[in-house]
Amino acid sequence: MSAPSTGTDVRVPFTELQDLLQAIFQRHGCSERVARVLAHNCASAQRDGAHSHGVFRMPGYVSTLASGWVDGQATPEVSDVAPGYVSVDAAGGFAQPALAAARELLVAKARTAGIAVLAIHNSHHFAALWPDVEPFADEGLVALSVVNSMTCVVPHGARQPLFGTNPIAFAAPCAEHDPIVFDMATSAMAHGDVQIAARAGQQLPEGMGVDASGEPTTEPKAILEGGALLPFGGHKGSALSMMVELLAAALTGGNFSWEFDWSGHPGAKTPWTGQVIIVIDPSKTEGERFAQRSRELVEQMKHAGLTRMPGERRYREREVAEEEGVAVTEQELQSLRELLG
Ligand code: NDP
Ligand code: PYC
Repeated sequence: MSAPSTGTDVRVPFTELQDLLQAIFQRHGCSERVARVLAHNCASAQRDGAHSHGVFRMPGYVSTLASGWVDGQATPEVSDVAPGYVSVDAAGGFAQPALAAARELLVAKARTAGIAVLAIHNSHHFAALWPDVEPFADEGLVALSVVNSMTCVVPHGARQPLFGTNPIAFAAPCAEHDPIVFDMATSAMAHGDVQIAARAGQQLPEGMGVDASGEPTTEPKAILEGGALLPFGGHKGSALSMMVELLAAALTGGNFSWEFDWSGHPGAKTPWTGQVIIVIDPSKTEGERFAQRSRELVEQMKHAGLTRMPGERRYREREVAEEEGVAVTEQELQSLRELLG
Protein backbone atom coordinates (compact mmCIF):
# COMPACT_ATOMS: atom_id res chain seq x y z
CA MET A 1 0.00 0.00 0.00
CA SER A 2 2.64 2.48 1.08
CA ALA A 3 0.47 5.58 1.37
CA PRO A 4 2.49 8.79 1.39
CA SER A 5 2.60 10.79 4.59
CA THR A 6 0.35 13.81 4.77
CA GLY A 7 1.80 17.34 4.53
CA THR A 8 3.40 19.47 1.85
CA ASP A 9 6.02 17.75 -0.25
CA VAL A 10 9.43 19.24 -0.79
CA ARG A 11 11.93 17.73 -3.23
CA VAL A 12 15.42 16.86 -1.99
CA PRO A 13 18.28 15.56 -4.16
CA PHE A 14 18.84 11.84 -3.50
CA THR A 15 22.45 12.28 -2.38
CA GLU A 16 21.48 15.08 0.00
CA LEU A 17 18.84 12.88 1.62
CA GLN A 18 21.22 9.93 1.77
CA ASP A 19 23.93 12.08 3.40
CA LEU A 20 21.45 13.40 5.96
CA LEU A 21 20.32 9.86 6.83
CA GLN A 22 23.92 8.64 7.05
CA ALA A 23 24.75 11.49 9.43
CA ILE A 24 21.75 10.53 11.61
CA PHE A 25 22.81 6.88 11.73
CA GLN A 26 26.37 7.87 12.66
CA ARG A 27 25.14 10.39 15.22
CA HIS A 28 23.22 7.56 16.92
CA GLY A 29 26.06 5.09 17.12
CA CYS A 30 26.44 3.37 13.74
CA SER A 31 29.86 2.92 12.20
CA GLU A 32 30.46 4.81 8.96
CA ARG A 33 30.18 1.52 6.98
CA VAL A 34 26.85 0.51 8.54
CA ALA A 35 25.45 4.05 8.33
CA ARG A 36 26.26 4.25 4.60
CA VAL A 37 24.50 0.97 3.80
CA LEU A 38 21.39 1.79 5.86
CA ALA A 39 21.17 5.35 4.56
CA HIS A 40 21.32 4.15 0.96
CA ASN A 41 18.59 1.59 1.67
CA CYS A 42 16.27 4.04 3.43
CA ALA A 43 16.80 6.89 0.95
CA SER A 44 16.15 4.47 -1.94
CA ALA A 45 12.83 3.41 -0.37
CA GLN A 46 11.82 7.05 0.04
CA ARG A 47 12.89 7.83 -3.54
CA ASP A 48 10.78 4.95 -4.90
CA GLY A 49 7.70 5.91 -2.88
CA ALA A 50 8.01 2.83 -0.65
CA HIS A 51 6.79 4.99 2.20
CA SER A 52 6.27 2.34 4.87
CA HIS A 53 10.06 1.78 4.80
CA GLY A 54 11.43 5.19 3.88
CA VAL A 55 12.18 8.06 6.28
CA PHE A 56 9.11 7.00 8.27
CA ARG A 57 11.42 4.32 9.77
CA MET A 58 14.12 6.70 11.04
CA PRO A 59 12.67 7.33 14.54
CA GLY A 60 12.39 3.55 14.96
CA TYR A 61 16.01 3.03 13.95
CA VAL A 62 17.12 5.77 16.34
CA SER A 63 15.09 4.54 19.33
CA THR A 64 16.35 1.00 18.69
CA LEU A 65 19.98 2.13 18.58
CA ALA A 66 19.45 4.15 21.78
CA SER A 67 17.94 1.11 23.53
CA GLY A 68 21.10 -0.95 22.98
CA TRP A 69 19.02 -3.67 21.25
CA VAL A 70 21.05 -3.59 18.04
CA ASP A 71 24.79 -3.15 17.50
CA GLY A 72 25.29 -0.35 14.99
CA GLN A 73 29.04 -1.08 14.91
CA ALA A 74 28.79 -4.85 14.41
CA THR A 75 31.28 -6.52 12.10
CA PRO A 76 29.60 -9.41 10.25
CA GLU A 77 31.44 -12.73 10.15
CA VAL A 78 31.27 -14.38 6.72
CA SER A 79 31.73 -18.18 6.43
CA ASP A 80 32.38 -19.98 3.16
CA VAL A 81 30.35 -23.07 4.07
CA ALA A 82 30.11 -25.02 0.78
CA PRO A 83 30.41 -24.48 -3.00
CA GLY A 84 26.89 -23.03 -3.11
CA TYR A 85 26.46 -21.79 0.44
CA VAL A 86 27.59 -18.72 2.36
CA SER A 87 26.63 -18.09 5.96
CA VAL A 88 26.92 -14.79 7.82
CA ASP A 89 26.71 -14.11 11.52
CA ALA A 90 25.59 -10.47 11.56
CA ALA A 91 26.84 -10.24 15.16
CA GLY A 92 23.67 -8.58 16.43
CA GLY A 93 23.88 -5.87 13.79
CA PHE A 94 21.77 -5.06 10.74
CA ALA A 95 21.19 -7.56 7.91
CA GLN A 96 22.08 -5.23 5.03
CA PRO A 97 25.74 -4.70 6.04
CA ALA A 98 25.95 -8.50 6.46
CA LEU A 99 24.70 -8.92 2.89
CA ALA A 100 27.18 -6.28 1.70
CA ALA A 101 30.05 -8.15 3.40
CA ALA A 102 29.13 -11.48 1.76
CA ARG A 103 27.88 -10.22 -1.60
CA GLU A 104 31.04 -10.66 -3.68
CA LEU A 105 31.54 -14.24 -2.50
CA LEU A 106 27.84 -15.03 -3.03
CA VAL A 107 27.88 -13.76 -6.63
CA ALA A 108 31.14 -15.59 -7.41
CA LYS A 109 29.60 -18.83 -6.12
CA ALA A 110 26.36 -18.30 -8.06
CA ARG A 111 28.32 -17.65 -11.24
CA THR A 112 30.43 -20.78 -10.70
CA ALA A 113 27.84 -23.27 -9.45
CA GLY A 114 24.79 -21.73 -11.12
CA ILE A 115 23.10 -21.18 -7.75
CA ALA A 116 24.16 -20.03 -4.29
CA VAL A 117 22.48 -19.45 -0.95
CA LEU A 118 23.25 -16.70 1.54
CA ALA A 119 22.03 -17.44 5.06
CA ILE A 120 22.21 -14.52 7.49
CA HIS A 121 21.48 -14.92 11.20
CA ASN A 122 21.77 -12.87 14.39
CA SER A 123 20.57 -9.96 12.26
CA HIS A 124 18.05 -7.10 12.36
CA HIS A 125 16.00 -6.19 9.28
CA PHE A 126 13.75 -3.13 9.50
CA ALA A 127 13.53 -2.24 5.83
CA ALA A 128 11.96 -3.00 2.47
CA LEU A 129 13.33 -6.21 0.96
CA TRP A 130 13.47 -5.27 -2.72
CA PRO A 131 16.73 -3.25 -2.33
CA ASP A 132 18.36 -6.55 -1.31
CA VAL A 133 17.37 -8.38 -4.52
CA GLU A 134 16.99 -5.81 -7.31
CA PRO A 135 20.77 -5.20 -7.75
CA PHE A 136 21.31 -8.92 -8.53
CA ALA A 137 18.88 -8.68 -11.45
CA ASP A 138 20.75 -5.58 -12.66
CA GLU A 139 23.72 -7.94 -13.02
CA GLY A 140 21.73 -10.56 -14.96
CA LEU A 141 21.04 -12.81 -11.94
CA VAL A 142 17.76 -14.05 -10.48
CA ALA A 143 17.34 -13.49 -6.73
CA LEU A 144 14.79 -14.51 -4.12
CA SER A 145 14.90 -13.35 -0.51
CA VAL A 146 12.84 -13.87 2.61
CA VAL A 147 13.13 -12.35 6.07
CA ASN A 148 11.05 -12.97 9.17
CA SER A 149 10.03 -10.17 11.52
CA MET A 150 8.15 -10.02 14.84
CA THR A 151 5.08 -11.87 16.10
CA CYS A 152 2.00 -9.94 14.93
CA VAL A 153 0.26 -12.31 12.48
CA VAL A 154 -2.23 -15.05 13.40
CA PRO A 155 -1.59 -18.19 11.31
CA HIS A 156 -4.67 -19.19 9.30
CA GLY A 157 -6.90 -21.33 11.50
CA ALA A 158 -5.08 -20.38 14.73
CA ARG A 159 -6.24 -18.18 17.59
CA GLN A 160 -3.09 -16.33 18.55
CA PRO A 161 -0.42 -14.34 16.72
CA LEU A 162 2.81 -16.22 16.00
CA PHE A 163 4.27 -15.35 12.59
CA GLY A 164 5.90 -12.09 11.56
CA THR A 165 4.82 -10.06 8.55
CA ASN A 166 7.50 -12.08 6.74
CA PRO A 167 8.07 -10.58 3.27
CA ILE A 168 9.17 -12.34 0.09
CA ALA A 169 11.07 -10.42 -2.59
CA PHE A 170 12.00 -11.64 -6.06
CA ALA A 171 13.98 -10.05 -8.88
CA ALA A 172 14.71 -11.25 -12.42
CA PRO A 173 16.39 -9.57 -15.38
CA CYS A 174 14.20 -8.56 -18.31
CA ALA A 175 15.59 -7.67 -21.75
CA GLU A 176 15.53 -3.91 -22.58
CA HIS A 177 13.46 -3.35 -19.47
CA ASP A 178 13.84 -2.71 -15.77
CA PRO A 179 14.18 -5.95 -13.80
CA ILE A 180 10.95 -7.67 -12.84
CA VAL A 181 10.68 -7.21 -9.07
CA PHE A 182 8.03 -7.94 -6.54
CA ASP A 183 8.29 -7.50 -2.78
CA MET A 184 5.36 -8.30 -0.52
CA ALA A 185 4.60 -9.00 3.10
CA THR A 186 2.86 -12.34 3.62
CA SER A 187 0.51 -10.57 6.03
CA ALA A 188 -2.62 -8.94 4.57
CA MET A 189 -0.85 -5.63 5.18
CA ALA A 190 2.66 -4.58 6.23
CA HIS A 191 2.88 -3.53 9.88
CA GLY A 192 4.35 -0.22 8.69
CA ASP A 193 1.21 0.52 6.67
CA VAL A 194 -0.98 -0.20 9.70
CA GLN A 195 1.10 2.33 11.66
CA ILE A 196 0.75 4.89 8.85
CA ALA A 197 -3.04 4.39 8.76
CA ALA A 198 -3.23 4.74 12.57
CA ARG A 199 -1.24 7.97 12.42
CA ALA A 200 -3.49 9.34 9.66
CA GLY A 201 -6.66 8.29 11.51
CA GLN A 202 -7.76 6.08 8.60
CA GLN A 203 -9.78 2.88 8.76
CA LEU A 204 -8.39 -0.24 7.07
CA PRO A 205 -10.17 -2.40 4.52
CA GLU A 206 -11.87 -5.48 5.97
CA GLY A 207 -9.88 -8.67 6.34
CA MET A 208 -6.58 -7.13 7.47
CA GLY A 209 -6.61 -7.98 11.15
CA VAL A 210 -8.27 -8.71 14.45
CA ASP A 211 -8.55 -6.87 17.77
CA ALA A 212 -7.32 -8.06 21.18
CA SER A 213 -10.30 -10.40 21.52
CA GLY A 214 -9.70 -11.96 18.12
CA GLU A 215 -12.65 -10.19 16.50
CA PRO A 216 -12.27 -8.77 12.97
CA THR A 217 -11.52 -5.04 13.01
CA THR A 218 -10.85 -2.23 10.54
CA GLU A 219 -9.37 -0.02 13.27
CA PRO A 220 -5.55 0.11 12.91
CA LYS A 221 -5.02 1.00 16.57
CA ALA A 222 -6.94 -2.10 17.62
CA ILE A 223 -4.51 -4.19 15.56
CA LEU A 224 -1.45 -2.41 16.94
CA GLU A 225 -2.61 -2.39 20.56
CA GLY A 226 -3.12 -6.03 21.48
CA GLY A 227 -4.65 -7.20 18.20
CA ALA A 228 -2.92 -8.81 15.24
CA LEU A 229 -2.74 -8.98 11.47
CA LEU A 230 -3.98 -11.87 9.32
CA PRO A 231 -2.00 -13.57 6.55
CA PHE A 232 -2.95 -12.53 3.00
CA GLY A 233 -5.00 -15.08 1.07
CA GLY A 234 -6.04 -17.26 4.01
CA HIS A 235 -4.30 -20.65 4.20
CA LYS A 236 -2.14 -19.89 1.14
CA GLY A 237 -0.47 -16.76 2.54
CA SER A 238 -0.21 -18.52 5.89
CA ALA A 239 1.74 -21.38 4.27
CA LEU A 240 4.10 -18.89 2.63
CA SER A 241 4.62 -17.14 5.96
CA MET A 242 5.43 -20.51 7.54
CA MET A 243 7.95 -21.13 4.76
CA VAL A 244 9.57 -17.76 5.50
CA GLU A 245 9.95 -18.71 9.19
CA LEU A 246 11.58 -22.00 8.14
CA LEU A 247 14.00 -20.49 5.64
CA ALA A 248 14.86 -17.22 7.41
CA ALA A 249 15.10 -18.65 10.93
CA ALA A 250 15.32 -22.47 11.08
CA LEU A 251 17.71 -22.70 8.12
CA THR A 252 19.94 -19.78 9.04
CA GLY A 253 20.17 -20.31 12.81
CA GLY A 254 18.26 -17.07 13.41
CA ASN A 255 15.34 -16.46 15.74
CA PHE A 256 11.78 -17.31 14.80
CA SER A 257 9.57 -14.22 14.94
CA TRP A 258 8.36 -15.15 18.45
CA GLU A 259 11.71 -16.14 19.91
CA PHE A 260 13.27 -12.84 20.85
CA ASP A 261 12.36 -10.77 23.88
CA TRP A 262 12.94 -7.06 23.49
CA SER A 263 10.97 -6.08 26.59
CA GLY A 264 14.20 -5.18 28.42
CA HIS A 265 15.02 -2.64 25.68
CA PRO A 266 12.30 0.04 25.65
CA GLY A 267 12.27 1.73 22.23
CA ALA A 268 13.51 -1.41 20.40
CA LYS A 269 11.66 -1.86 17.10
CA THR A 270 13.93 -3.94 14.86
CA PRO A 271 13.18 -7.69 14.63
CA TRP A 272 16.21 -9.82 15.62
CA THR A 273 15.79 -12.75 13.23
CA GLY A 274 17.41 -14.04 10.02
CA GLN A 275 17.33 -13.74 6.24
CA VAL A 276 17.93 -15.97 3.24
CA ILE A 277 18.89 -14.89 -0.26
CA ILE A 278 19.02 -17.41 -3.12
CA VAL A 279 20.85 -16.28 -6.25
CA ILE A 280 20.60 -18.12 -9.58
CA ASP A 281 22.71 -17.51 -12.68
CA PRO A 282 20.28 -18.09 -15.58
CA SER A 283 23.11 -17.94 -18.12
CA LYS A 284 24.12 -21.44 -17.04
CA THR A 285 21.21 -22.98 -18.95
CA GLU A 286 19.60 -20.23 -20.94
CA GLY A 287 22.43 -17.87 -21.84
CA GLU A 288 20.97 -14.48 -22.72
CA ARG A 289 17.63 -16.15 -23.48
CA PHE A 290 16.29 -15.89 -19.96
CA ALA A 291 16.01 -12.10 -20.11
CA GLN A 292 14.33 -12.40 -23.53
CA ARG A 293 11.86 -14.92 -22.11
CA SER A 294 11.14 -12.54 -19.22
CA ARG A 295 10.42 -9.86 -21.76
CA GLU A 296 8.07 -12.17 -23.65
CA LEU A 297 6.20 -12.90 -20.42
CA VAL A 298 5.80 -9.19 -19.63
CA GLU A 299 4.59 -8.50 -23.18
CA GLN A 300 2.04 -11.30 -22.99
CA MET A 301 0.80 -10.06 -19.60
CA LYS A 302 0.35 -6.58 -21.03
CA HIS A 303 -1.31 -8.03 -24.10
CA ALA A 304 -3.72 -9.78 -21.74
CA GLY A 305 -4.73 -6.38 -20.38
CA LEU A 306 -2.35 -5.86 -17.47
CA THR A 307 -1.71 -2.18 -16.86
CA ARG A 308 0.61 -2.39 -13.84
CA MET A 309 3.49 -4.78 -13.31
CA PRO A 310 4.79 -5.19 -9.77
CA GLY A 311 7.72 -2.81 -9.35
CA GLU A 312 6.49 -0.44 -12.08
CA ARG A 313 5.05 2.10 -9.67
CA ARG A 314 8.42 2.29 -7.88
CA TYR A 315 10.33 2.69 -11.13
CA ARG A 316 8.00 5.54 -12.13
CA GLU A 317 8.49 7.25 -8.77
CA ARG A 318 12.24 6.78 -9.15
CA GLU A 319 12.23 8.41 -12.57
CA VAL A 320 10.38 11.44 -11.21
CA ALA A 321 12.74 11.61 -8.21
CA GLU A 322 15.75 11.51 -10.52
CA GLU A 323 14.37 14.54 -12.37
CA GLU A 324 12.87 16.50 -9.49
CA GLY A 325 14.42 15.14 -6.29
CA VAL A 326 13.00 12.79 -3.65
CA ALA A 327 9.63 13.75 -2.19
CA VAL A 328 9.54 14.22 1.59
CA THR A 329 7.12 16.31 3.58
CA GLU A 330 8.25 19.48 5.39
CA GLN A 331 7.29 17.73 8.60
CA GLU A 332 9.44 14.68 7.82
CA LEU A 333 12.40 16.87 6.91
CA GLN A 334 12.04 18.78 10.15
CA SER A 335 11.88 15.52 12.15
CA LEU A 336 15.02 14.27 10.39
CA ARG A 337 16.89 17.47 11.28
CA GLU A 338 15.77 17.02 14.90
CA LEU A 339 17.13 13.45 14.89
CA LEU A 340 20.48 14.89 13.84
CA GLY A 341 20.40 16.89 17.05
P1 NDP B 1 2.46 -3.94 -1.39
O1 NDP B 1 1.24 -4.74 -1.12
O2 NDP B 1 2.38 -2.48 -1.42
O3 NDP B 1 3.11 -4.41 -2.76
C1 NDP B 1 3.48 -5.74 -2.96
C2 NDP B 1 4.00 -5.93 -4.38
O4 NDP B 1 2.91 -5.87 -5.28
C3 NDP B 1 4.98 -4.85 -4.83
O5 NDP B 1 5.95 -5.44 -5.63
C4 NDP B 1 4.09 -3.89 -5.61
O6 NDP B 1 4.79 -3.19 -6.62
C5 NDP B 1 3.09 -4.83 -6.22
N1 NDP B 1 1.78 -4.24 -6.41
C6 NDP B 1 1.05 -3.51 -5.53
N2 NDP B 1 -0.13 -3.20 -6.07
C7 NDP B 1 -0.15 -3.72 -7.32
C8 NDP B 1 -1.10 -3.72 -8.38
N3 NDP B 1 -2.28 -3.12 -8.26
N4 NDP B 1 -0.78 -4.35 -9.52
C9 NDP B 1 0.41 -4.97 -9.66
N5 NDP B 1 1.37 -5.00 -8.69
C10 NDP B 1 1.07 -4.39 -7.54
O7 NDP B 1 3.62 -4.39 -0.37
P2 NDP B 1 3.47 -4.79 1.17
O8 NDP B 1 2.60 -3.79 1.81
O9 NDP B 1 3.09 -6.21 1.26
O10 NDP B 1 4.97 -4.62 1.67
C11 NDP B 1 5.53 -3.31 1.76
C12 NDP B 1 6.97 -3.37 2.14
O11 NDP B 1 7.10 -3.79 3.48
C13 NDP B 1 7.83 -4.35 1.32
O12 NDP B 1 8.92 -3.61 0.79
C14 NDP B 1 8.33 -5.36 2.33
O13 NDP B 1 9.63 -5.85 2.08
C15 NDP B 1 8.30 -4.53 3.60
N6 NDP B 1 8.27 -5.38 4.79
C16 NDP B 1 9.43 -5.55 5.49
C17 NDP B 1 9.46 -6.39 6.58
C18 NDP B 1 10.72 -6.66 7.31
O14 NDP B 1 10.69 -7.45 8.26
N7 NDP B 1 11.82 -6.04 6.97
C19 NDP B 1 8.24 -7.08 7.04
C20 NDP B 1 7.09 -6.84 6.20
C21 NDP B 1 7.11 -6.01 5.12
P3 NDP B 1 5.26 -1.64 -6.38
O15 NDP B 1 6.39 -1.75 -5.37
O16 NDP B 1 5.69 -1.16 -7.71
O17 NDP B 1 4.08 -0.91 -5.83
O1 PYC C 1 6.19 -3.36 7.88
O2 PYC C 1 5.70 -5.33 8.67
C1 PYC C 1 6.48 -4.40 8.52
C2 PYC C 1 7.84 -4.50 9.07
C3 PYC C 1 8.27 -5.33 10.05
C4 PYC C 1 9.62 -5.06 10.24
C5 PYC C 1 9.97 -4.08 9.39
N1 PYC C 1 8.87 -3.76 8.67
